[in-house]
Amino acid sequence: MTVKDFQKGIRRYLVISIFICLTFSKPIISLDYQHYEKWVENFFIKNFQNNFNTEFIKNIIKKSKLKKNDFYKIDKIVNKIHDKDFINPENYFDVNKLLIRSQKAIKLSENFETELNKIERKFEIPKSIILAIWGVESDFGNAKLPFSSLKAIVFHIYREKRKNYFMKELKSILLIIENKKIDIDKILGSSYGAMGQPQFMPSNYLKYGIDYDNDGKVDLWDSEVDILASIANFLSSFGWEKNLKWGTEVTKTEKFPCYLEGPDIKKSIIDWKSYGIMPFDKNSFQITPYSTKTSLLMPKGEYGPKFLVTKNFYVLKKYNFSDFYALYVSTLANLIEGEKLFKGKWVKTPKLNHKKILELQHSLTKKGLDVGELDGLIGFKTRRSIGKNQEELKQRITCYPK
Ligand SMILES: [Ca+2]
Repeated sequence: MTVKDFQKGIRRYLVISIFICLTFSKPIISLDYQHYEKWVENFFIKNFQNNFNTEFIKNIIKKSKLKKNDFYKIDKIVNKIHDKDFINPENYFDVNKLLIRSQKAIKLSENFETELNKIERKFEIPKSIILAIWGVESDFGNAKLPFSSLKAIVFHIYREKRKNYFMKELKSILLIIENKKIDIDKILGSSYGAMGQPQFMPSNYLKYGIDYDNDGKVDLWDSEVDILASIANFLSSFGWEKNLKWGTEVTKTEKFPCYLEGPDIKKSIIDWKSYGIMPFDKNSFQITPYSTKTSLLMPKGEYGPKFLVTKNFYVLKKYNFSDFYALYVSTLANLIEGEKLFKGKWVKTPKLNHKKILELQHSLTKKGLDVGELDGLIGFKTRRSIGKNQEELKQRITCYPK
């Protein structure tokens, strides 16, 4: 057995073990509030009393404790996310909502025209993309930010899921609070601690936050220009390429197997043409050279619209790893620019839940197929493995469960 085979074996073992833990572990029970308050006190004294002064720690302990009602509210939300149905794209891409959002964005782009033009030039990110992300993350600041980010992050450490990740975020949020530029009570966010209107986790706030209006603080709650510039800086830092569209809708025959989609299979637009994959709208790649490398994206396999996407699409996925998210932002940006919605239709398929998908991922893994993370979500690796399995079983190759 080579070292590689051994590593592969170990990986396989780990993947199966994780699945067994996920499937056969006890059902999720609500967390215990009784010991929570005491735990918060001990936790900060044990971990942070050497890094900060006593007054600061005392205040942090006070500000970290959720009231009983909020504690159970957040617990319920987090458990619901785990148990909920998987949202098929036909439900995610609500056309009316998309149109309403694009109209709101167009209005806002007029209100902030000068600032947006400057931000677009400075960071080299299209304003339509910046506005689309702002719209998706917080409905342009209209969405309620339900929790103190500090309280939410401490809650997740208490919950002991992804503890290391949340410990890192806690250290970042303590730095933000310590420099006293943003009032601790103003730092509101999601049930996972994502902060303000662009929903930045604290470590991203420190890395990518921009004080665009020069008032001495990065204000992602009330300063529209700080919000817009911070989103642009995030995308620019992850390598957004200037003058390159995120992608375009294409037509494809079923002869070309759907399991050849995904970011790791890149071809020039000319090469894709030789496989019978053509842009829907021939003008859509006008500013993109035909030698540009693109990947095929089929978010719902053969049951939905198909796209060729550039590296900029994968920059959007740095904001949120879901293909649906990145495609939603891209689609909204197109609408803001006055383009039409994609033409392909989502074929309705049966409702799925995360548990069912997890079972499917497990059975594919057992056959030696790569589904990526066992996460109960249908990413490109899971779609490809579904397609390969269908081919082996001599079924219609759709790359999506039905
Ligand atoms: Ca500012």
